[in-house]
Amino acid sequence: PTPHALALVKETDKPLCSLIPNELETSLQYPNESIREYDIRYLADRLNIEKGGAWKPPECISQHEVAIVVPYRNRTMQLQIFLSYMHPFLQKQMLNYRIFIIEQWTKGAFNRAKLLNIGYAEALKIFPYHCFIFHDVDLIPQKLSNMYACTHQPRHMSSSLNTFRYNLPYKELFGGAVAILQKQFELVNGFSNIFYGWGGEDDDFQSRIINRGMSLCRFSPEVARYTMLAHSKELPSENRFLNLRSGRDRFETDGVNTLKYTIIKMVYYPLYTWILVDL
Ligand code: NGS
Repeated sequence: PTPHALALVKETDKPLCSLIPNELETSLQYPNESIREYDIRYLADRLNIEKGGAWKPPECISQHEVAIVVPYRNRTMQLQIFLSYMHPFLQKQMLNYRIFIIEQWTKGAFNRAKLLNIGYAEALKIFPYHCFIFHDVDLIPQKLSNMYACTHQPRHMSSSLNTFRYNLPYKELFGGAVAILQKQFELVNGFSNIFYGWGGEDDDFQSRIINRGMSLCRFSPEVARYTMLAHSKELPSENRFLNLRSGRDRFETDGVNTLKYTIIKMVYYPLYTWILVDL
């Protein structure tokens, strides 16, 4: 448990929740595209979600204080599916969590990695999260036993994807959904900020982790099963290989320690903390 969780135990007289809840076997119903506005509007009330998309178990103190950070632009349908599926999922795992949607306001190429850095920085202003999950909005975990918490080593979570026929395309892959301890993220200086457009930013992040002497871990393919929601393929960026090759030279000088951005708007919506940013 984190020092923060232990302090809460003292303060509230509630017990610690178990590290992994027992009844994680049943899979949740797979969400479909027909989720109605109606369901989404009443979800926060029904599930007792705090404004800003935060929740913690009422009867015990969670050992996992997790920020779920999602980079976002223009995927309304997917966001609705993601939120309506993930809240019940995360609650079953008894996490103390909040969902952050970091939306790119700036036109032009999408910068997934920089949005994730921003989510990290902003989350820490709200709560001392010890664990970060960086998560694409189109990924739906299929197994409740896939704990949304941090392991000792940074973990590649979405390693068993339907679109890859549940195979890992290459062993260094660190994209989609990953879990990393706050102190480890700080140690690797977060993501690079210069990857505009699709591809490479996750490979660069992987090298940062290896470069700092850590290794990746994964749960078994049976547990790490995901379904990817359908969308049209992004255009790969042209300079991703160049940026990757020069990556090593920028580990110390390009990351959370040099992060600059402007918040256009921030709203605590019922199901998520929304941060609209100008890169
Ligand atoms: C690699 C990309 C990664 C990407 C991975 C899987 O080629 O960023 O494919 O992509 N690296 C480069 O482009 C250098 S996927 O098939 O899931 O769309 O994550």
